[in-house]
This record gives sequence, C-alpha cells and structure tokens, in this order.
Amino acid sequence: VLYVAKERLRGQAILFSEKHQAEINETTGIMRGLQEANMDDEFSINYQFVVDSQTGVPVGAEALARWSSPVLGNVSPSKFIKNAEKSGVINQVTETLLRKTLAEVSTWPGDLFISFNLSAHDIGSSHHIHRLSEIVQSSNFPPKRLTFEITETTLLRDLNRAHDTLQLLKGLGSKVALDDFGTGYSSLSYVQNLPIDRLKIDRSFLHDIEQCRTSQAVVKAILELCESLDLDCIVEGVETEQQFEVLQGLGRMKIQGYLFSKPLPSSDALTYLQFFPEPKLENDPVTGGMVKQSRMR
Ligand code: G
Ligand code: MN
Repeated sequence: VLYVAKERLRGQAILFSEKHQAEINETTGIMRGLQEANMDDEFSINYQFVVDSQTGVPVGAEALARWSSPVLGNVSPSKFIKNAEKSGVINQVTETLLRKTLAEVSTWPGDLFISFNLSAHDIGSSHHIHRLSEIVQSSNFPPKRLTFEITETTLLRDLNRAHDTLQLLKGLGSKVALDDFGTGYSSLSYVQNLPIDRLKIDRSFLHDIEQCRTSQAVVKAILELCESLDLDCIVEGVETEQQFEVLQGLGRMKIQGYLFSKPLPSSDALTYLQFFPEPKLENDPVTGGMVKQSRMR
C-alpha cells in the first residue's frame, strides 16, 4: 500500500513515511533506553515551589521527573512516561521516582508539602499502590506532608478503582490533589464524592486571564468553590506580573508558576529555601542554621 501511495503522491507520501519512521525509531530508542536504564542513576527530580500569593513564601513543591539517558540525552517526561507505560516499566519508574523524592525532601528544612504525580497506570494496579505505600511508610518523610496528584481524566477512567486507591493513600495520612482541574469534565459530583483535598487550576486559564473575563470568572468560581467545600486550591502556570496582579484582585491563594519558581534540582531548591526566614531552620542539623544566617546577610 505504501508503495502505491508513494507512486501516486510522490513527495507527500515519502515525507509522511519518513516522519513516521522517525517517530517509530524514537519510540524504539526510548523503550530500549528504559529497559536498559540504571533508573537510580539516570532519573532525577526537579522541584517547583508553590507560594502563598500574599507573602511569596513557599508552602510546598511539586516533584517533577527528569531522565538523563547516557544514550539519548535528556528525554522529556511526557515522552518517557508514555513509553514506560507502553513497555510495562512504568511501575518501576514511579517507584524509583517516589523513593528518590522522599529521600531528598526528607533532608529539607521546614515543613513544606511535597506533591508527587501519579498516572492512570499507577492507580490501576493495586499491587503497585501497595508498593508505593510501603515506600512512603519506610521513608523518613512524614506522610501527612505528602500529596499525590491525579488528573481528572485518570480518575474518570475507572471511578470505583480510583475511589479505593485514594482511600488507601489517604489511609497513609497523605493528601490527594486533582491536577489540571478545568480541562476535563470537571464534574462537581466527584469533587464532592471522592476524598480530594486540593484542586489545581489548570494553567490554560492563565494564558488569557488579563484580557478574558471568562477566564477570570472561571478561576474566581473555582476559588469560591474551594472555599465553600473547604478544599485547598493552587493556581498553576503563573508566568507574568500582570497575571499575578489579576489574581491578587481575586483574593488570597496558592500559586505555582515560572514567575515564582522554575523546576529546580534539589540542591538549587535548598538554596531557594534559604532566602526565606524559617525559625525552625536555626536548629536544623542538616542545613545548619549558621550557614543560613550568614548567607542571608
Ligand atoms: O500536569 P502538571 O501540573 O503535573 O504539569 C506540571 C508541568 O507544568 C511541569 O512540566 C512544569 O514544568 C510545567 N509548568 C510549571 N509552571 C509553568 C508555567 O508557569 N508555565 C508553563 N507553561 N508551564 C509550567
Ligand atoms: Mn502535577
């Protein structure tokens, strides 16, 4: 068929097949890279801070996966997560990432919350969810400061299973956040019926929030919903001062976005934290309060 198509459409068909082939090669390369990866060495975590809109002080951070392959270089998370799911190593990837995250953040000063993303495949396997809870329990990080982020679409795939999974995570004392809120069906019934602690308003509402009254109204409505349901709320994707000003007009909230923090490796994240006075830091044996004091002045 391809041969005939090539004959008839010449350039177009050939271009298509070359592009197609390149994609297949990339997928194959990523899958092989994952199979052969030394995950502990090749995966790392970047942290993006979440700040209080009124004070600018960090209150938490989201853990974001990074893969640096010796063969392929840096591969974006959207690509490697998708291929890890296809090749059946996603559970191993998630377990490695969670273990690494908890080991790193348990050395951080203060009492920030840490968010960790789970995919549909993660919540689809109860064996795997039990493994994840073992990892949490055997870490030095307090489970109550840990939040698991799950997207609306993931939840909707299998609501009954999602409910059981969330219960299990909540049983650890951890929190659950609904990620990318507003992009899916945003059915208010499951916000009410599932054990959710926090909504993350998707960054698509931020793109045009300065000009677009609809986006402003939607963000405002979600903030009010959170207030009345006693849910925590994070506005994602804040990139400019102008966006930030509009948001400030809507009240006090938690904010995540490039304006306040890019995703940072743990060492840079620790440097960032040193700019915020935190009384508990002074006695912290890990970072050493003296170092922090001298840096700040
Ligand atoms: O879907 P989730 O919320 O987990 O996605 C987090 C992703 O969003 C990360 O890859 C992060 O780098 C990206 N991100 C974080 N802040 C911003 C921002 O201000 N603007 C844009 N465009 N992307 C952001
Ligand atoms: Mn997320």
